[in-house]
Amino acid sequence: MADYTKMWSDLGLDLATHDAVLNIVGKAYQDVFLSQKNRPKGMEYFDFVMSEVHGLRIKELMDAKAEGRKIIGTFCVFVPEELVLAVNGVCVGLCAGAELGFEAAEQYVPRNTCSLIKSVFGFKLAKVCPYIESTDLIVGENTCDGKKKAYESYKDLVGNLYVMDIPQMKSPSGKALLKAEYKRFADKLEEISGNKITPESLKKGIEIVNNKRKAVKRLAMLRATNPAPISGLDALLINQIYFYDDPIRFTNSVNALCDELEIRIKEKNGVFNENTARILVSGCPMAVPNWKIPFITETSNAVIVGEEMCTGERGTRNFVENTGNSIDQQFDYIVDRYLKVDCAIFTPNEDRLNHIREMVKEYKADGVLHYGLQFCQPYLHESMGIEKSLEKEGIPVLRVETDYSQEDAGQLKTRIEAFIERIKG
Ligand code: BJ8
Repeated sequence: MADYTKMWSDLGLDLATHDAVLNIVGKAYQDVFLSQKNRPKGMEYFDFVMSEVHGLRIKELMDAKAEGRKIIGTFCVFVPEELVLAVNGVCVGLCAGAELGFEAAEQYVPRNTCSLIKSVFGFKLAKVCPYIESTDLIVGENTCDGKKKAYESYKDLVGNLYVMDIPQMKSPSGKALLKAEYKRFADKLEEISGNKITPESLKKGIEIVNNKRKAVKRLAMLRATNPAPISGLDALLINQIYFYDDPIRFTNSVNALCDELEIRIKEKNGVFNENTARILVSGCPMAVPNWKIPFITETSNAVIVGEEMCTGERGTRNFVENTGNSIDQQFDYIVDRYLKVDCAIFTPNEDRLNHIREMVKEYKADGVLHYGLQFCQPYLHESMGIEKSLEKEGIPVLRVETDYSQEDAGQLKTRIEAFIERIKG
């Protein structure tokens, strides 16, 4: 990696802590990803992206800013990237997946707050995230209570927070609320960028994001084959990189990887053997560098074949109908697509259970590992009904509740190994 010290210093990062974080993540990446056997060659691109995650990509964001483009940071898949692209902006995900600065974070949020939210505060307070510091606007959303209340104090910390309201029911009034909020967000984007959204610019934005989603769907479908052509760890990494890479370059790289995997599938060249237990992971999102559960699972004689998560199919499935010829119609199509996201904040939320069932079938999973972050009420609640329903249908389920620490890694490994033995038996 080139020397980016000046850039990081200009962004106000704490250089010593930032160096320490890069070293820890680099080492973890080596142990978790680079130690895997027989990885597809196409993963080299994603390894490169990760090696430059705080370097070249941030430099690109700085260059984009110098050209007058606005950087929009997000925490949720409900923020439509299509609108950001339509004003020639750049969208980057800001969720964080490491236990860092939690003590400082607990001065702002209660101790019984999920690790994801604490990490968002921790990264800001420890001054280690160049993405947060590059943003022109950070978009929060009223999804779970944890996030909704946390944004009230996060606002004072960052100074450029914009909060979007999100419905809790998929009713006609919920749909009207989402459309009104997307219009309000579009106004804000136009105001800060100085660019007007036109039917043409929005069409282009929709096309770019649809193509990105089609590429990850293509990758997901290839994982239905046995032996699995790619590990769940690598697939998760791609789903994580989805949130901050350049969208067109990302799409091309995923498609190139899929071309390679299609050849591997013909040759029956898998990353695990055919008898390996196939697991579907479902639940809370896993932000970089949260690789704990997939690492434990895939070093316990199992392969993850799908993710029913926002860093996975929940976040990326369904496309926006791109035949609208007025802004209003285009907004309707955007709202139709986003309202299909079956986040656990919705009530009722039967779509999510149905989607898990479909994914089990489609990706030929032997069992479901439900991943819930401690104190995440929406997903922990839903996990109980999901377990009951699926077990009744003969689909084994393991419910795991954890956080970002490594303290429970041994105990989790024991439980996951026992689950794998059960489904293989
Ligand atoms: S659409 S899943 S990205 S809200 S883990 S902060 S739910 S207490 S992240 Fe999410 Fe959007 Fe929904 Fe997806 Fe709250 Fe749970 Fe924490 Fe969570």
